Amino acid sequence: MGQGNSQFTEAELEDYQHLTYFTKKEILYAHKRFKELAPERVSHNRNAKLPMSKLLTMPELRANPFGDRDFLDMMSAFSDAAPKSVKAEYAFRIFDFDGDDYLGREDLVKTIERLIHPQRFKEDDLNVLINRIYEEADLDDDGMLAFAEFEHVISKSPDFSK
Ligand SMILES: [Ca+2]
Ligand SMILES: [Ca+2]
Repeated sequence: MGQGNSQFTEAELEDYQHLTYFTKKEILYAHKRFKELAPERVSHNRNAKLPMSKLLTMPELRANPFGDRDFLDMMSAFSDAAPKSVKAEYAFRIFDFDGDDYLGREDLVKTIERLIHPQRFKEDDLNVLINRIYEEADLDDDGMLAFAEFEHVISKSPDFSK
């Protein structure tokens, strides 16, 4: 019994939004694309697993938003089944593009630019968003997020509290 557009509750959407910085619209769009690949499976179970070969037919994945960052692994780490520590570690590793074990400004810029189409996001907005992330998460004020800081900030998300 889908009520129109969504197999997600508002609260779930909020969580995903918080976790990924996708907008609700983008989350619903991603799920819609997912569903189009295998409507017979996904419409009954929104956590349906699809074979890799099928997923790779998605133009979005062929364009490969995270390049070598193993986008599919990341998505599965965000699934409900993954324990909280795994989710946090995966996300941290993926967002740490230069591999120095901190999320610096460059890492966040790259992360956000890959999650959001840059042409829909003005540079000023990007800076504001990054400043807000640091304000909330950079507890020791060194301009970088260590794993502990990152884990702390995402643990506030209800999706991580299990
Ligand atoms: Ca880094
Ligand atoms: Ca810090």
